Amino acid sequence: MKRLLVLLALSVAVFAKETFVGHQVLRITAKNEAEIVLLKELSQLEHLELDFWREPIDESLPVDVRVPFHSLQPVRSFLAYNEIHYDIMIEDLQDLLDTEQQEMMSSRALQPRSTDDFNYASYHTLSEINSFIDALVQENPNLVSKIVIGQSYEGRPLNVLKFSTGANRPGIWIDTGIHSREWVTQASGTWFAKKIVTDYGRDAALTAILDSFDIFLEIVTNPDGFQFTHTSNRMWRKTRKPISGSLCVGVDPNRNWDAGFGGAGSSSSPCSETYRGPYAHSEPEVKAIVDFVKSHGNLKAFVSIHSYSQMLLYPYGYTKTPCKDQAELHEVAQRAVAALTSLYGTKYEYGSIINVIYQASGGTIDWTYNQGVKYSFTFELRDTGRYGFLLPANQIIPTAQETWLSLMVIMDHTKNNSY
Ligand code: 0X9
Ligand code: ZN
Repeated sequence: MKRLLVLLALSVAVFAKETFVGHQVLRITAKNEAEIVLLKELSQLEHLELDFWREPIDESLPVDVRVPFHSLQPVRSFLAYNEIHYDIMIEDLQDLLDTEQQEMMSSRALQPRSTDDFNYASYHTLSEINSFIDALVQENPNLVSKIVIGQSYEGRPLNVLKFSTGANRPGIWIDTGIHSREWVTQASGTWFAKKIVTDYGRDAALTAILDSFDIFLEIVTNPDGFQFTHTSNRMWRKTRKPISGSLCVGVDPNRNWDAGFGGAGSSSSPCSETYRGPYAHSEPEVKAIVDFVKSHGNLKAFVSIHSYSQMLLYPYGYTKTPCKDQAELHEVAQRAVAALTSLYGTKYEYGSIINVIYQASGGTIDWTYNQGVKYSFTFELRDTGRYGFLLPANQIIPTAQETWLSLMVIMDHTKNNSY
């Protein structure tokens, strides 16, 4: 009996879903460099188990941090003692998660018979998205196919949708969900896939793009992490590969690329959310894309989609040295953002990663750009922090719609300027 209880307790610990009752997300606004230094010190205190959604960089950017219930008192005292200003962005994270779950449950009651009935305004599980992918291919066999570019650490297929109307075309790549908790990105990717099949042959601009380019779309770029966000921990960001010599799991797949790998703005400690991994391309989810980009050999654009912050960024993230196409990329970004904003007025910042957000070494698009994929961009979708990674499902479609307008600008420019 006793052994049974121990087993039960263990399995609860292993299989139960992490709850976030009483966790708050604080937005801390530092007045000066001294306060930033204090916040950096705070972030080093591992026992507080703080999850920095936006890390302390400098006083121009607010710091967003999820504080577990047990750390609220010490963090509040620390901030009050040092007279550092903060606002409570999310009062109780679990309330938001409960709402999100209820919304998903009510959507699940209606099993889609085709991709026309798929509920694009709801978040979906990995298996629901995989079924969507298969259905889309089945419904559009002359336009869409599924290619498997590799396997995740846990053995899941890395599915990529290929939209193609002819052989030997140059390619445009779009990925969503490389950070698993950024759910609005996988949801937008699903909407983009449907948009492409709907618009081909109807919308002149998209038809022209697909008449000369293939589009590759990886919706769930980190499937192990995504599955984990549904079953165990909604706030999971990294991959799920164990780290030898550490109890911590997972590598930040946006620090694992061979572009300034190991530099500032990435961590060497396995427990960090920005852990770069033991070596460049150590993560199978990253290596699969690396191999794909190299073997394809003719990608002209590469767009990697994250959330949140409302930004459209181009290389570099690891160095302040401007990339050689900076002037052109800046102009494209400016037009893409104007198109995005035109729909609902959503405001975006744009520029190079290191100038607009922060130094991040080993990031995806720095590597693709250095490989010769000139039109390398990365997005941070909605919002600016009110909900952060927990964007309510009723914002999925507007987010996808506005983002699509900017993707069209990028793809159209790529079409007109690639030889
Ligand atoms: O830290 C990151 O990897 C990105 N922010 S996120 O919250 N999505 O994790 C910022 C790095 C540069 N931005 C992109 N590559 N999108
Ligand atoms: Zn991200």
